[in-house]
Amino acid sequence: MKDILIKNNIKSPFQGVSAGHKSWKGGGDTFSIKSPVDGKNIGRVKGGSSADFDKVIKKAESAFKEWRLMPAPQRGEVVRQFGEGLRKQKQALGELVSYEMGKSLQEGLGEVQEMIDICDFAVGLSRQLYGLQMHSERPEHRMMEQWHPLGVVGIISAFNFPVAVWAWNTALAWVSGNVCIWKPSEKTPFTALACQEIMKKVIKKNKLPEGICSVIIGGRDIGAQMASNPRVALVSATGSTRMGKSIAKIVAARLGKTILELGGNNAVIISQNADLSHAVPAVVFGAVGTCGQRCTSTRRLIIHESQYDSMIEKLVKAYGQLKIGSPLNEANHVGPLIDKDAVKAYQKTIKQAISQGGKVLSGNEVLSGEKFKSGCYIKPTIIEAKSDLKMVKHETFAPILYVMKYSTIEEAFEIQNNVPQGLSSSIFTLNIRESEKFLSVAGSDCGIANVNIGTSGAEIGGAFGGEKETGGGRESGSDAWKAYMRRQTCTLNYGEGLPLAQGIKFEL
Ligand code: UN1
Repeated sequence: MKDILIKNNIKSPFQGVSAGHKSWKGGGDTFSIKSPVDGKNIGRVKGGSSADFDKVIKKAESAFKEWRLMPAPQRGEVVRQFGEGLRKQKQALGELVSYEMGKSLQEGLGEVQEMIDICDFAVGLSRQLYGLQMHSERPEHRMMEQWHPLGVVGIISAFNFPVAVWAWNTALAWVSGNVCIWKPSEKTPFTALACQEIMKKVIKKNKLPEGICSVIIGGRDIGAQMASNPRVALVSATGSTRMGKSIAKIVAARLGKTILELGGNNAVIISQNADLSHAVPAVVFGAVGTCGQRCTSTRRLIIHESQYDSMIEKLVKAYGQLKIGSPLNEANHVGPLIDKDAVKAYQKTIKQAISQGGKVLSGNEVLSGEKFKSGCYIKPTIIEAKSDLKMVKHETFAPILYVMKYSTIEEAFEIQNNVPQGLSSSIFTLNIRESEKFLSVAGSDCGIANVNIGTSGAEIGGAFGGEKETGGGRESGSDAWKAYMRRQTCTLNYGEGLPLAQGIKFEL
């Protein structure tokens, strides 16, 4: 599998810190990376130390002084070139994502496509960073809002989307005039280094200052350093709710800004008016895609009592047909979990769910044998449960789907919303009243609400994120760019007098 790294221009020895086109071996921890696909060593990375982080910050700050002065459409041109680089490397990078993280090759390629898409979006956006103009209450005055970049943006990304979520943040942050420091998951550093290799060429070709784009491989300590450093204006973090709460606390203590994209516990409602021929494949993809390790994965299925038996029968049959094995083999539907700890979490959750009254309808098996020698392959699992079962409220990053019954649509909404997380949700119905109610204020309380499609697989054009313990952040499309900029309200007097607002009189 060395050729995957070579195809991605990553040469040994592996360097874990990079600012602009310069890379070096960090003074921090060493990370040995094994592929969950076949258990083989991919390589070792020397992560960054606290001193490396300081060096990176300095380079980022000095790059910002230059980068912020470049007109936004010219920054867009740089992002366009990065997107072109990604297009050329799509196959190789997609393979690396798949091999390092374990998602199917189709999904690995999809992830690279998501990066390309956000680059395209950002190029257009670079000419649309609009402010507003409002009427002043004073004569011969002009009042307007304009947007400036924040400065250094720190991005903490998770293993499950090792590159796409970083790209959502970075592409917007760049065109907005920020410089970015990326701490990828220490479980998937090579995909990050591969992206940096692509960006390095762009930086060099355009003679841009180092520090526009930096990567620092590291664990929690580097994340905490990023969070506590007042020179990092915005920390955008993706990961567990536990991680997000700890980052939020540190950043809030210095009144910094955050964008948080945390846990999900996403449900699909199958109404009595659902078309099951659509619902079944959508639910299966949502629940087992990326081996249940998307923040948007379908974790709960709330089925109308009239459809329950039929839906369960179809679902169990579909699960029986799933092909599990190497994600690089396109005939397989399900690849491995990220590592053996994830397998343990899968086993523990199922055990707990059973002890709380859940009934396993399919799955609950760790696979063994030559084909599964990494020890990370498991069977996607369906558990019949009551909605108040404790584990149902808990997000486990594994393909475990809880199924439950409802009788009225209001009850279905109640069950759907009665969890701490609020990322994605969906309803399958051909009834317009039901779908509109689901999208109304009395319906889903999530950041994403879909009708007749699954909970995962959002497009980049919409704002992405969720409520409650999902953290409230929005990334990617729509006006998410505003979170990467500071708003400035400007009032300008072009008249002869000096009238005060609110009609206040003050004469000397
Ligand atoms: C994530 O799991 O953190 O909507 C992001 C989706 C993908 C992104 C998921 N476009 O499933």
